Amino acid sequence: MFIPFIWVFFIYRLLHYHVTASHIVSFCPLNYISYDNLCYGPIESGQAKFSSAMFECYQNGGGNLTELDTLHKMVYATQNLNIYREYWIGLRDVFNRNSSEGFVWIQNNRTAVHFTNWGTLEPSDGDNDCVYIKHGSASWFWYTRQCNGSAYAFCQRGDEYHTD
Ligand SMILES: [Ca+2]
Repeated sequence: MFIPFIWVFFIYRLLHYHVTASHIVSFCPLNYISYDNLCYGPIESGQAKFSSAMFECYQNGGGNLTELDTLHKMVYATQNLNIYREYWIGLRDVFNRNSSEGFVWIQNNRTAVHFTNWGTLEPSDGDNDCVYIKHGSASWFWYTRQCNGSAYAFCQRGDEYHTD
């Protein structure tokens, strides 16, 4: 029986698509916001110091603390946060330059900060090396405190999960 090549190819594509679609799905966990192929959401079960919050994100789907590197991402990804709480984000004065230039996105190759939304008198110098966000005046402003202080974790994680 002769089967034209085009039909072989077509059937192959159908099967390939079916296999691919059944193994990987794209979604975010409950209460997480989907944005630009990542999922954004808080861990509301308790406050922790910065390093522990990082680990909580890692335990929760292999994520890390959120990088709010654009205004649109900050506005969109924070929709489900509790406006009465404070959340660590993935920004830290890694190089301890005691100026705004020392703060970098720690998980993204320690890239420099371009978009910022610092609160009044921030970033402060000295030992306040870790950044949390706090809601006020219809926006989430950035503040610093010592890394062993407490806040909730605001995490980002991938949106692809294997179903089998
Ligand atoms: Ca510092």
